[in-house]
Amino acid sequence: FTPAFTDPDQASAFIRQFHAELAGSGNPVHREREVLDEIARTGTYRHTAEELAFGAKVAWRNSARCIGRLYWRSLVVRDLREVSSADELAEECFEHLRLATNGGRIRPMITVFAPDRPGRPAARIVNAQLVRYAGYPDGAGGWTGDPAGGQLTARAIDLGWKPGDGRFDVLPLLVQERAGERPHWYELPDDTTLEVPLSHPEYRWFAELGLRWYAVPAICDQTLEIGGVRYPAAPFNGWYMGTEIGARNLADADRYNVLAEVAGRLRLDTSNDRTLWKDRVLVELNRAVLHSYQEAGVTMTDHHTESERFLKHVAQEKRLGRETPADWSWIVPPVSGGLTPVYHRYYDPVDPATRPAFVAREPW
Ligand code: HEM
Ligand code: NRG
Repeated sequence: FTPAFTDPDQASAFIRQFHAELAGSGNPVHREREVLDEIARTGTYRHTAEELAFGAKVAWRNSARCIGRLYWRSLVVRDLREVSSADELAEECFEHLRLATNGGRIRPMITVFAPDRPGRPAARIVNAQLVRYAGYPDGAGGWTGDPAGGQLTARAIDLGWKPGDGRFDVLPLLVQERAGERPHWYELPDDTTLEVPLSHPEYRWFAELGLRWYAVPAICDQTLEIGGVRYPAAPFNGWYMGTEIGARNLADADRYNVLAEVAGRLRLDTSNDRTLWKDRVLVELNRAVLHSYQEAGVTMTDHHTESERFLKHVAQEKRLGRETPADWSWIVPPVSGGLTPVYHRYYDPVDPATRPAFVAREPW
């Protein structure tokens, strides 16, 4: 008797959901019996390629913080469950970036690497996203680069990575094969990281600020959990909504914090919050982000369009008899909230036990 590593009830529930939503995918009773038998013998089970793809798509559909869920069915699922070594995993993360970037026409994609197995936890990617910028503390409480990348930067340097001195140095990929082991680190090849220099549709001086951002947001610190099986290395991406960059990454006081510098160029009266100088800068910053990605031919959405699409998704799901759990505070964009339709309503409550799901990655 092997104590079940994978919860058989989770497995049963998933197999039943798969067959309920995809009628005609074989005999559900046989498959459930086969899965439970495999769990009893080995402690876990192996998803079919179809189950994996369905599970990943539904995990996206269940992501209560994501406004981009209208296209959940179109997720491209790369089944790389045979990959478990750090070298090969890094190589395939780079291939993920190339395929997802697609010359700028970004494809929503997930690469699923080996799952945790009884007595053999799978490799982990240490980074929060496949592409992110380094952050170097200046010793006086300030930063060069992205403070959010500060911890990973320190860790990479400790492992032997040679830091640059720029504001937008792409961090290496850190992969840990086993608990307690030193991560291996890998510099991202140039052809994996498309970036967009930021300019403004009217202000010529804006380009001189030297701001830029990368094309593809690829989260890699969440575990994909399907039917009781945990995939801790499963990087996924869609495309950016402009506000993520223009209203948060570049604007937050604990990120790039560029509002004061841009306000100076705009000659705004910054003596008083009530002049709304921050609000005015934020609008120009967001115009620059949307303009630059468009000029560069890199897929990006804006918060007005995406809010409408999200409500279309909610309505479509309702017609199909499904709820759309959503977290209002994450769905409403960080600028012009009340101008978007997502602001003016509430959503189905979020049940943290819902699966399949992307869940915060647990320590080893
Ligand atoms: C969160 C947009 C694709 C899963 C978010 C957020 C936005 C967003 C704006 C909030 C981020 C924040 O405030 O920091 C989009 C757009 C997509 C897209 C425009 C275009 C296709 C995807 C895909 C997946 C996904 C393909 C998974 C397969 C998630 C998850 C979160 C999230 C799990 C929560 C992240 C967290 O907890 O930090 N998305 N998304 N999204 N999205 Fe999407
Ligand atoms: N706000 C983060 C990225 C979070 C996820 N956003 C997406 N996801 N668009 C940032 O880097 O700004 N996605 O899969 O497309």
